[in-house]
Amino acid sequence: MDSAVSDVSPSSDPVEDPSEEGLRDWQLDRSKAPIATKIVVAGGFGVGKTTFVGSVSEVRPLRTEAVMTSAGEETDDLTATPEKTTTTVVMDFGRLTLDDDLVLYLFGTPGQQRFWFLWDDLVRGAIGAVVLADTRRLSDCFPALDYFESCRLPYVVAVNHFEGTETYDAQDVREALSVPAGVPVLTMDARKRITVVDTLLALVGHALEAAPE
Ligand SMILES: Nc1nc2c(ncn2[C@@H]2O[C@H](COP(=O)(O)OP(=O)(O)O)[C@@H](O)[C@H]2O)c(=O)[nH]1
Ligand SMILES: [Mg+2]
Repeated sequence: MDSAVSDVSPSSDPVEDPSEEGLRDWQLDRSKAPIATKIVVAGGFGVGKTTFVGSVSEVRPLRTEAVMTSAGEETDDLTATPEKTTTTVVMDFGRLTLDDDLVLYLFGTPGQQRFWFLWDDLVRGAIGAVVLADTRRLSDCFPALDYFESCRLPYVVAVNHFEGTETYDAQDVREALSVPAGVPVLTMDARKRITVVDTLLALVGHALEAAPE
């Protein structure tokens, strides 16, 4: 786990110190080789993390799905996604090149609480995170929000809109989740590449703003 993460991460900075150096270089000198950055995609079970990574990845997303068994019945809430028969056990991984010189490596977190011990490794060296939210189960993203707030990793909240569900204003979601004013809250669709790219651009922009001069 640790070695797989450090292979692609721009640095092995501790969790408390997300690496902004690569981003600043990218801003200052675009003639250099592509800057590789690491982005974490988080959110509750079934919110669309695997879909999100799969929608934009240039490489066949590496997925570690397992067929769900009755052992997970009590912990995995399937009421909103009854058709779901597999679950991501370790993580999703994908790559997206933006503008030829910025390469984003996307790491999806495992949604189930019992895998949270993996998060410290997952966020090491990341420039930021996308917290996916489903308005039917908003509270599912509190743990991710708390986690990124506590380690001061820049993040954006992306409301993954499932058709047939009520549409809420980003402002309402911001209030419901008590997301601080400076943190972008966007509505998107994890199945639509363009909206996923927009979400990632918003995160990169936000991470740049958050980076100390
Ligand atoms: N209608 C709709 N379904 C979605 C959307 N995003 C994901 N799904 C479906 O919701 C289910 C859960 O998505 P998945 O990406 O596996 O969630 P994960 O557990 O967060 O990785 C899958 O059956 C997806 O096809 C969306 O934006 N709209
Ligand atoms: Mg998944």
